[in-house]
Amino acid sequence: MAKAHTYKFCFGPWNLSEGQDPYGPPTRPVQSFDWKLDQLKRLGFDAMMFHDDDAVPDIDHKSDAQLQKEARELHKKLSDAGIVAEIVAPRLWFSPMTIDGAYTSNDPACRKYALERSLRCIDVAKVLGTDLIVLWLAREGTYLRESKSGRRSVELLVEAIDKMLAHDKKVRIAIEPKPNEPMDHAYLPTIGHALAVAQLTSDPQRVGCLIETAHAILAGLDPADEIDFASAFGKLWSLHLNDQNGLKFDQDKPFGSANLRGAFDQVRALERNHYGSRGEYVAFDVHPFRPTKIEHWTAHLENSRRTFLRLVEKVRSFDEAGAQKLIRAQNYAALDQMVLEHLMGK
Ligand code: GLO
Ligand code: MG
Repeated sequence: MAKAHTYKFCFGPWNLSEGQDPYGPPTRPVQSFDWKLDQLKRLGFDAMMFHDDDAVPDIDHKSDAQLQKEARELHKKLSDAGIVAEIVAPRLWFSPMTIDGAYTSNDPACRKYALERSLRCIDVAKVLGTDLIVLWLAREGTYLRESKSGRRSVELLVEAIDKMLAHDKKVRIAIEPKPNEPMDHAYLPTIGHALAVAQLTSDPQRVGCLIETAHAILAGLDPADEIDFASAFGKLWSLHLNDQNGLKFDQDKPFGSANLRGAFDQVRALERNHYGSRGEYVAFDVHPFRPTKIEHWTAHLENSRRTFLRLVEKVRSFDEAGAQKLIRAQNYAALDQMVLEHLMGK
């Protein structure tokens, strides 16, 4: 089993969300960014992840000079708090220019916007001191399958990534695949797709991936297998742990909430691949349940980390030699029960 190392933890300001969903308004009062940063520090997390406009609000209406100034101010605020910026992600799904997708939009002016926005996101990341850009390709799919060519869309995605790689020779891109929502089908639904597209770019070494538990489950895959797959390529650069009950809307439940055994298997895959030992962070892309009261606003994050660390203990105390014996005998019924007994505390 992996040499024991300590993990570093992360979340984004959007993970202290106010309770809005497509069917109703916020259920908790809007809080400032500073309040969210204070919570992150109080909980003892190490890093924060950002969308470009979490870092520089209203980024589309700011000059480059203003962008640099605000990013520098944020960098100072984070350094003073002892917090690192893990990643920056261009929020390519809010603007009126990305209604039909961003890099794959059928409108060339909108594709140009998406690219310029991505290059500015890289500029923000540079000031914040991170080389890692996350691409969650929210609307890169179709509302109507006949409206876009899948082949052309792959080419457009590669073109866009190439321009980002050329913009900053140090930047690395981590693609966060998701098979659906807000689209019915997305062009990069799984880690296999993300890593295949990485190979088509001008610098495959600088294109990797981010695995989110819920997204793998929505693709009908086991997140632990996705972790092993990406790690076999040395491409697992970031991680969004959470949980998901079935093939429904993206739920972003606390880690382990729906499937504790699945969570154990993910931690086991992370441990055997030494995830975190090369500086990677464990981020929780989780949201509070909508009825959550103000005084319990951070519980989903604390609970996710607690569950994660409890599962690290469970993985490290798992009787691997005993398991190997059962595997050699192909006694999977006994292996199955051994895992359950271990998780139940026996
Ligand atoms: C949505 C995604 C989203 C991304 C975030 C960072 O399903 O999980 O939360 O992780 O925007 O790019
Ligand atoms: Mg995510």
